[in-house]
Amino acid sequence: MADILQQIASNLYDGEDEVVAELVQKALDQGMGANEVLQGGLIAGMDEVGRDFKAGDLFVPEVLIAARAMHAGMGVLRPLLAEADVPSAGKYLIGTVKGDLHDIGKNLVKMMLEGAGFETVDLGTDVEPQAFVEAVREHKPTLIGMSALLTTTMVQMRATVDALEEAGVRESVKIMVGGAPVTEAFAQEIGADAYAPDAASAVDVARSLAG
Ligand code: B1M
Repeated sequence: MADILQQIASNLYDGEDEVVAELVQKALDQGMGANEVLQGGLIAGMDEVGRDFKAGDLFVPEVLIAARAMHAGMGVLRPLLAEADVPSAGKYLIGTVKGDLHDIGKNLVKMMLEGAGFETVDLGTDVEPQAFVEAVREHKPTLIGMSALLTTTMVQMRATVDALEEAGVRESVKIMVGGAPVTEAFAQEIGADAYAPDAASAVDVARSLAG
């Protein structure tokens, strides 16, 4: 039985989306539970992708292809997970801040989080501070992630933290920031809870923040 989970994980790592979807279905047909397939196959595979990406052994295109395979597997599992009411690792609201249109890194972070079992809400790019506030009220996430790629838009992270505080919702969420010009020191300075340098670290940080 464990063998098929290993096959799912290694085919996911190799980006074999059709094979992953078939193997997920096969595992279910053999009587495995949706959560077992999710944790032992898809998430285990994405964890390995994350580790090798962090170590510099995998690059962005390979991670995107693996994430596509993960989505193919999730396509089979999703209806069953919803039925079984499997608890998610946490709800993660993510967006690229106001004035910034870069979304490749943000999308990568989102995919890795989904691979780790987080439910994500993607606000897209050029997200106004007030739009984060409204989305927090609507979706009640555990975590918020902000991405910025421009030195000129980093300031919008502070503006968003301030807007969340003014709206009285800051304490209801943990805030993570990232993107090429962002640093740990900057995260602390603006009152965010955490900084993650890359998509794989974002998963580790999200897991520890979500407790
Ligand atoms: Co832009 N751009 N760009 N660009 N662009 C940069 C960022 C730049 C460094 C290029 C350069 O000059 N060398 C420079 C910024 C300089 C600065 O501010 N210091 C720059 C500029 C100046 C601009 C424009 C102003 C150019 C112009 O029009 N004059 C303009 C701005 C538009 C705007 O946003 N308003 C602009 C436009 C664009 C394109 C639209 C053409 C395109 C974006 C397409 C898209 O995203 N859909 C683009 C691109 C592609 C780049 C570069 C080449 C690549 C960025 C990227 O996707 N990297 C970039 C130069 C470079 O980085 N080599 C550049 C790959 C991605 C996987 O990495 O996004 O860093 P990254 O994400 C990483 C980590 O940072 C981290 O995890 C990811 C994966 O490990 N991470 C997080 C990211 N978000 C995170 C959030 C987290 C945690 C981790 O928690 C929530």
